[in-house]
Amino acid sequence: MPRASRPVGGPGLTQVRRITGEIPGPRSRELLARQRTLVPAGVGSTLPVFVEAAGGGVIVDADGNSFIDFGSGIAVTTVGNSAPAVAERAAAQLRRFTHTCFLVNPYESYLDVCAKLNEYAPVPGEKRTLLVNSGAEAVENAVKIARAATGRPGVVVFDHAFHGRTLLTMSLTAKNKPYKQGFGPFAPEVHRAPMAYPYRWPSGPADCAAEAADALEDLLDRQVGADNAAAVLVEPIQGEGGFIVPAPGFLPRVAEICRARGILLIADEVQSGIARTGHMFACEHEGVRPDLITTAKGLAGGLPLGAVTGRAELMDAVPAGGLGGTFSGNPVACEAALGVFAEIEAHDLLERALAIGDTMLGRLDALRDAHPVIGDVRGRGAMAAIELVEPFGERLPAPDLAARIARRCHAEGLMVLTAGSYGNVLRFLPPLSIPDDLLVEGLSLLGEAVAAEAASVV
Ligand code: PLZ
Repeated sequence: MPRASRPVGGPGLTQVRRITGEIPGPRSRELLARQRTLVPAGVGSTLPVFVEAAGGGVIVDADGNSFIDFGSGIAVTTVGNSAPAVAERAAAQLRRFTHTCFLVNPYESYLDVCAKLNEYAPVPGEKRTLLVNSGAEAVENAVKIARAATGRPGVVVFDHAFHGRTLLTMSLTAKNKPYKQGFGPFAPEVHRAPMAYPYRWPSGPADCAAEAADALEDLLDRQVGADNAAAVLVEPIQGEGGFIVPAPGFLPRVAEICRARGILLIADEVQSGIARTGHMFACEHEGVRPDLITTAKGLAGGLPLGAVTGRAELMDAVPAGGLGGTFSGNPVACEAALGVFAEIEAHDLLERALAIGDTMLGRLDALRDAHPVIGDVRGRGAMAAIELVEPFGERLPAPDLAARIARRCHAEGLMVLTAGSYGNVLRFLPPLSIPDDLLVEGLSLLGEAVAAEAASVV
């Protein structure tokens, strides 16, 4: 039974951390038992506390616990949960009409979202935007468009990449367990190049960008054949793979390599895009101008919406009827997206993301200096991470330690997420609406959790 009165979310929610007992609490444990009888085992939860309200910088659960939110539902509620402009616009749209199918009868809000993305996307020249329902669908469509526009089949992706869970996007994703195991055969014409991962590059970080770019060139010219490759698809900051910021200079080199061969560059900004890193798009940090950009997560504040934004002549290469979907560009999600852009513009959230990044990276650097189990600190803006390793030398990944630190944070009321090909990364994605005192409190809790768990390793 739901509780009689439920808290209202959004920024009005009391901004405190509060833990009432064991986590998950009794009501969440009851609901989890119910989940196990209703939902397949393949659907897991990082922290199975059942949510009643969220907003500002907190998530409140069914037992009255209030967690500091360092996850934003995986980089989705960037402007804050139930942010006023998002909630109001979506609610008003719900009362006007919920659906017509844009392929049947169009509506103007779809165009307004496309206009915003075309305005902000660092894609050169005239632009077009296609709306879809999810990140995976955005990536699938970007590949379809790239193939149609070039007449070539091949797609090059990178080590540590995550692009989705559908057949094509799972094939584009690097990590086997849990994403691919048992789900083959996979889609063909997918080729994988090494990522310029400075912390783990064999010869060290100094030559990482140049050597990784050489490896991409070699893969294209010697194995794939450049004129068989439609696109190189890259996350400007790798998300699920561990918040890997490519070595400086790598992304511009990738863009050059593509341009010289008539291969399209697709930036998958599903996790890094929409103000998360202090720019609207993470590729702007290095002045990279992709041919196509995919977005989703932060785009509509939690309502399902994804997009492909690209050069007009590529986007228009697919004839009418070749792109679409029943729910794609749903009008409620479009209004929510317009609310997201309104929040970003009204509250200067790009600056806010940079300020949050300064606070986080400053604190995390200090933590690394104190604790040799933190091998690397990285990120941009409000997208930061630490990579946990065995102490003393070899940079061996420490996934159990990462999991223990995450559990300790959860028990103390700090929502953090893990990531990484080796499962040894803790990532921090606070909503940009988080108050400063909660941000600092969360970082202090993290520091205490690292200290407590590191003490049990050394
Ligand atoms: N591209 C870069 O990060 C989704 C996945 C959560 P969807 N990342 C979170 C999980 O375990 O399924 C993601 C991404 C990048 C594509 C996607 C896929 O986006 O909206 O989940 O389909």
